[in-house]
Amino acid sequence: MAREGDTGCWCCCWRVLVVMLVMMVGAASAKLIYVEENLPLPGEESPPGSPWPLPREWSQSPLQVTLDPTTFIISADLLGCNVIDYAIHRYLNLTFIGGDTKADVGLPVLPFLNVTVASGCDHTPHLNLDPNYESYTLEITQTEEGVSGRLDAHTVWGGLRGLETFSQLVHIAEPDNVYRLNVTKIKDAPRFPHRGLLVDTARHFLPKNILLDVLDSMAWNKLNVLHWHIVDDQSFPYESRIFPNMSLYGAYTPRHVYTQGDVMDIVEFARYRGIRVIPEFDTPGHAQGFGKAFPHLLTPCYGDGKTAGTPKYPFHAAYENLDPTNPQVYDFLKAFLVDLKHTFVDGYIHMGLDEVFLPCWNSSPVVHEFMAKHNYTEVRDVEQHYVEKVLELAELTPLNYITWQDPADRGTKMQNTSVAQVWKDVSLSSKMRGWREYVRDLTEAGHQVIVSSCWYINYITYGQDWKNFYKCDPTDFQGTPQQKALVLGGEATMWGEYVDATNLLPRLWPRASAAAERLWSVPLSEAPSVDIAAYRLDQHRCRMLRRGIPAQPILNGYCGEWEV
Ligand code: CP6
Repeated sequence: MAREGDTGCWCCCWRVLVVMLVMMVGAASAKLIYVEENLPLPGEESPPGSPWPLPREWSQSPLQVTLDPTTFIISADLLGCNVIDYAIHRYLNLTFIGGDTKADVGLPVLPFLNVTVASGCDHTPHLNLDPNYESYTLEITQTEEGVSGRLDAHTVWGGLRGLETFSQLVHIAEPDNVYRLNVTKIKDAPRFPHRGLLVDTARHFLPKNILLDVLDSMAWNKLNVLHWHIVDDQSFPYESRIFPNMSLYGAYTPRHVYTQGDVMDIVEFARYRGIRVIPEFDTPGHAQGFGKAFPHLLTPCYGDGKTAGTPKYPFHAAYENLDPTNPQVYDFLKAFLVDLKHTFVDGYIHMGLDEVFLPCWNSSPVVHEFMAKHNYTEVRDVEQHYVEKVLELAELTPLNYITWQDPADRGTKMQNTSVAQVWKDVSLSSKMRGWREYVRDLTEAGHQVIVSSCWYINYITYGQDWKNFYKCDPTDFQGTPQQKALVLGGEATMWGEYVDATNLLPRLWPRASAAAERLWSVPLSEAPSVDIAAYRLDQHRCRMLRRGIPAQPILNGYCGEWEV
């Protein structure tokens, strides 16, 4: 395991430099270095086999048992339940990732883990506010009769979360390199039902295999929603069954397309990991991609975008808004949404509705004509008109919907199953307020919310920026307990302007793990200090590396003999 202060040659050079620096600039810098070195050593605070995210309640005894990878069994009381059968197969491989080692070192041997699922098999995960939906208990006990392991869950999804924890507890320890596990008792359940990650496949196409890697590693972090920002202005890589021209004209190239088969594979792969896939088709803004095949669905923008005038192409991102005055837009969207239900099995869809570039509509004589006809005095009213019409379409489809916060901020009425996603924060723009104020106001108006303002994983800075992600808590706002209960969770967002297959995974992990622990485990006020969590996160990063995901380092040192 990596250890702060492990010295290699580079580190020595670095130390010499630091000493020189200290001598040059004096006591202030020296103090900073001592603080670093006073931190507890890894191993003291975070023994091998520590889980991430932290379970709600856990106790471990110093008693250890060993496992023999050649004979160890995970059994389940469910007959023919693919979700559990495949999970057992996956987790046997992940548990014994170091290969076969001998077990007989004189310690008691754990022969099996027995899994029970109270509610029987289940096919597809969905939003469920019952905390038992993904809860489990995991007990490794040693009695006179012998050593035994049991994992009890209410649903298969809880079973998957427990298997993940089990695989994390097992570790190979020096000096005999045998798989070990402490006698352990865990009672665990998620804090929030919606623990998501947004990936953006429109700014850069992400090959299917990378998305499968993302899903695998999400499960290792107990994240359960992939928010797939699949199309945007830049490209339309989604192959629609009924409008194939959308991707034919809208994708970067025919190579940069998710076929129906690809999407179904991704949704299926996610389902086996207890992950919901929620696609976002962002309209009426960010919709240039829709217009590559169907230009008549977009509003032409005029002049400088502020005043009606001569068509002048392009200004800003011209032709980026769907045309709210065109009835064909609503007919098209209705057919498109109905068809999505065949491919994306989740009960929710993300409707976007953020950042509509109103100067474009305001520049259009057609939109002004439309305003006069409806007695609208502002372009905002036109946006409102559009929002109300498409949300009705989603309801007809029928699909529950998530939207970005923008329409809810303005008081748009929404279904009580709907969810507003908070993305704004004063740190993005001085025209915005702090995220806590948005969450306060939206929950006060009765909206369910998910928070993503604190977790822009696509933004990077030098150093341990994951600590800021770790220190954000979505219920840390002024509000009543009823308001806090409306927070369904959060999403880390990986916007794709500067991210493609070359840098997605290292940028994602372990930085998004910080958000994952906040969303699964106890609130920040009860959480371990971020400096202590660092050692456990560093081990989790090494675990992801062992499992084949190029997660980037957060501390100095190295992972293991056969790793980097
Ligand atoms: N694309 C779309 C984006 C963003 C949004 N919608 C975005 C805005 C600001 C930041 C990050 C992302 N790139 N379609 C807003 C939700 Cl900081």
